[in-house]
Parts: sequence; structure tokens; C-alpha cells
Amino acid sequence: TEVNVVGLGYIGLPTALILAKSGVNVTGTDLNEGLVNSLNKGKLTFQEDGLEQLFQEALTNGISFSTEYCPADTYILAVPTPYIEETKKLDPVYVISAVNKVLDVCNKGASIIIESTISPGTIDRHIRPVIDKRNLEVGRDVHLLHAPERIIPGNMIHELEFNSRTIGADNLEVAERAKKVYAKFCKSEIILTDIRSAEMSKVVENTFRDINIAFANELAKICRTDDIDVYEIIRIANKHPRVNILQPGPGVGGHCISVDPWFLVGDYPDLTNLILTARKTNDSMPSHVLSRIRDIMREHSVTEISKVGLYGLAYKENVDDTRESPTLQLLERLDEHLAFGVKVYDPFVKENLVENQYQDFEEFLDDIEIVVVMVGHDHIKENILCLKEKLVLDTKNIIESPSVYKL
Ligand code: SAJ
Repeated sequence: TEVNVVGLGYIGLPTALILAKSGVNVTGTDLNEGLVNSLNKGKLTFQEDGLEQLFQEALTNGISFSTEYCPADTYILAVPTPYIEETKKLDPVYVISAVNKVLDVCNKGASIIIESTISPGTIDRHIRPVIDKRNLEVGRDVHLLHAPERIIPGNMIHELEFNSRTIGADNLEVAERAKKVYAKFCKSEIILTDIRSAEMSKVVENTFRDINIAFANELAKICRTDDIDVYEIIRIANKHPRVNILQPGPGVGGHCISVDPWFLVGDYPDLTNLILTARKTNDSMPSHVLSRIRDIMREHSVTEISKVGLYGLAYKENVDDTRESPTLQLLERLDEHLAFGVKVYDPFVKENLVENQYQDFEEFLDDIEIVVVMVGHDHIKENILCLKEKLVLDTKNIIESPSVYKL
């Protein structure tokens, strides 16, 4: 094996596949036996545009999947990096255990490239000590690198090829070697830097987006107070050559944008007023949606929450990923204040994750008076006519109609 990709989730799997498609000898490793079995049987475990075709091409080129790590010169680690709710810090436990397992089998001088998002300083604080402890030397026995990914769910395969890429390493020679691997499929600029800068730039990118979404969300709340159309304001303001406001929404979900800013807040508590406020603003949006639902219920004398249906459980359009999704956040808040009963539907989410989740769109619509569009899946855009008898709260501004309620 030339490259052993460790962690076959949303990032690792597409990366392993595209490397294999590009002619690299790849083994994909994951501890989850069910996942590995399924991949070896030619079955994917999540949906993504173009992934199936890429999978077939990678299989043709001989990619293999295993629960074991294998001897290799290059390791790409894309294992989960959860954050600890209470401390807002990253939990490096999976990265540490993956590095340890790599050290058990790797060739001398192998490169261990961490792709998972890590908080700035993680490699110095948590990963170098793992290597020291085994009496190995970074820079001689193994090399450490950080190459954060930036692909966006829904457009991953395209972005794997066409996004620029950052590679952080201790020296240029090591970085150049990794660059050769990424250049097999990445057609865009590959920026070489040091590890700290690679760690920091990734978290900064996602924090930038969080802050800018928070601005749009705050505008939505301001405009609501005086019944001004926030979308009209943003449309006009964005005609200014140097203004580019993002879109308000029911909250910020996903495993990246709603998480990464906390790493900065956790490490620099005295210096992150703006970042913290933005985070809180975005986290307040599910409650804002809830108060909009209450407004509509009051106005139309709807008294039962069971007459309300939430459309969308994913964290954004056309994906099945529900991590930190605004709908889940909203349901948590509902639990506290109201009885159960709100109906939920998402055409992408085949597993029943919450109470009263429906797998059939018609059944979901049956008997409800208010539909809250939480996610702008293409599916709902194509089925807008089904909503014509309902009261609609459109938190994603996908329906143009004066009778539709907005954020
Ligand atoms: N959202 C808004 N308004 C907007 C844009 C997004 O409310 O104008 C919401 C979305 O509905 C969603 C959340 O923000 O709930 C995040 O969605 P997203 O599409 O902005 O981002 P992610 O989390 O899917 O992917 C991000 C990307 N980062 C940036 O755009 C800076 C991606 O490039 C990263 O690779 C990924 O995080 C990651 O893994 O870090």
C-alpha cells in the first residue's frame, strides 16, 4: 500500500476513493467492521453526489478496505475529532489512538497526515508527545503533517479536485512529498506552510463563515421587529461592490462551522468576544424559529403542537447529515417547553431519529396545519404545490409567496 487512509467517513472515504481513482495504491481502514464489510461488498453507507461513480472507479483500480492498519509510507487520518460540550475543547482521543496504531505498522520515515479538523496547537500538545513516548523521533522515524480538508457536503467530489489545499509540515521537504500525493487529484493550488498555521487557518475559515452567518441572522431578527423584509435588504446591500452578506436561516448546523469557533473561544477566552457572540447568535436561531411558530399558532388559533410539522432534519439542503442540525436543536428546546407531538419529515433521513418522524411525505402532511421549512432540499422546491392548503413558515426563503411566513 502506498497510502493508508484511516477513517472512512464523510471525508476519509471520498479522499480514499479519489486517490485510488487517480492510480494510487490505497487501503482504506476503519474500525467499524460493518462499514468495512459493506464497502467490500460494494455498498456505500452515505449519499453524496457523484460518490457512487467514484466508488466504482476506485474499485476497478483495486482499492481495498480493512479494519487493520497496513504498512505504508503515507497515512491520511480522517478520524472524528469531537468537541467536549462542557469545556468547548477538542477531544483528540481518536487521533491519538489512530497515530498509535499507525506507529505499530508504518514504514520508517512515513508521513502521518492529519486531515481531521483539530484545534490550533493540537499537534504540539497532543500528538508529538505520543511519538516521544514510544521513543521515536519526529522528523526521522515519522513525519507529522496537517492537511485540513475543506470540501463541502453536497459538492464534495468537485471540491476535492478544485479547492485549494493547505499542507502544514515541519519542513519543506516533507511538505513537498505530501504535495505530490495530493497533486494526484487536486487540480488547484496546494499551499505549503507550517503546522500551526495550517491548524489555525482551517479554524479561522469556518469561524469567518459563522460570524458572517450570525450577522445575517441578527439582521433577520432586527427586520422582524419592524416587519421589514430582510431578504430584500440583503439583496440590495449586496449590490454594493464590497458587501456580501450571507443568508439568515434556522441556525447553523453541521460538524464544522458550529463547532470550530469554540476551539478559539476555549483557548483564547479573553480575546474572542466577537466570535463568542456570533456563536451564541447562531445558536439562538432555533429559539427564534420557535417563537415564529408560536406567533403563527396564535394568529391562526392553532393550539396543538401536533398540528405543526417540521420539514427537514438534515443540517442543510440535499444531504442526509443531521449532525448539530437546527431541527434537532429546535426539538431539544421544544422538549423543555412544550409537549411532544410535532411531526418531522426529511426525505434524506431514512433512519428514525426522533419522535413522530415520518418516512412518507403524504403521511407527514396529513393532518398538520403549519409546515415549517427548516431545510431547503430540492425535494420541497419540487413539491411546493403540496403545501398550498397549509400555513407555511419558510426559514430558508425558498418559497416566493406573500402568504408564506418568513423568519
Ligand atoms: N448557513 C446559513 N446561511 C448561509 C450559509 C449557511 O444559515 O448563508 C447554514 C447552513 O444551513 C448550515 C450551516 O450554515 O446549517 C453550515 O453550512 P455550510 O454549507 O456553510 O458549511 P458546511 O458545514 O457544510 O461546510 C463547511 C465549509 N466551510 C466553509 O464554507 C468555510 C466547508 O468548506 C468545510 O470543509 C467544512 O465546513 C468543514 O469540514 O470544516
